Amino acid sequence: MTDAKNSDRNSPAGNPIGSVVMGSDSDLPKRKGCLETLGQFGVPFEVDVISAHRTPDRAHEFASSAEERGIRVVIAAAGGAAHLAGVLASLTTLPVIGVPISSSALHGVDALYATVQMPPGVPVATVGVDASKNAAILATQILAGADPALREKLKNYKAQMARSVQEKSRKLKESLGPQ
Ligand code: RP5
Repeated sequence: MTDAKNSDRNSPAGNPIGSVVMGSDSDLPKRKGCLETLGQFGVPFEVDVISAHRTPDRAHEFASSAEERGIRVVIAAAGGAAHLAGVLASLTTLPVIGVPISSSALHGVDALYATVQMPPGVPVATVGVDASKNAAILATQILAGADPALREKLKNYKAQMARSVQEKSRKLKESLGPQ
């Protein structure tokens, strides 16, 4: 699995089209679901640590060059006064998905508001607090617009999810016995 510390060009094989960035390596435990899910869908991605506040020049350089490097979607996660996704979105026309991380004393409410409440004209597609898996699925759905094979994988994924809920329903009814 991908290690944010080995940041450039991660997995799966191929030139990265997704970019997973986070404000600190301390966010990594809450990003595992994102990395695993992108891997399951076979989306080539890179991982990086970039801070809007601690490395603002790097944030500018990253966002300004992402499109020409072949990146098609950015997933940006940060906690606290989480400006990373918004700053990146201000510098690129690539879709940016924001993941508020619950790393501060305010348990992610601060990061949620900072990420979601963008000014008109600069959207960040914000998922729930620590919702890294949903961010990866949304990124895959964005990429699937131009990739029929990815669309097929997403359809299979949804069908599997539905089967799993049906199975839970069956087991629940079985355990409760005749009503
Ligand atoms: C945010 O501050 C990071 O995204 C992280 O959630 C939080 C704490 O960072 P560290 O002090 O652990 O590096 O910018």
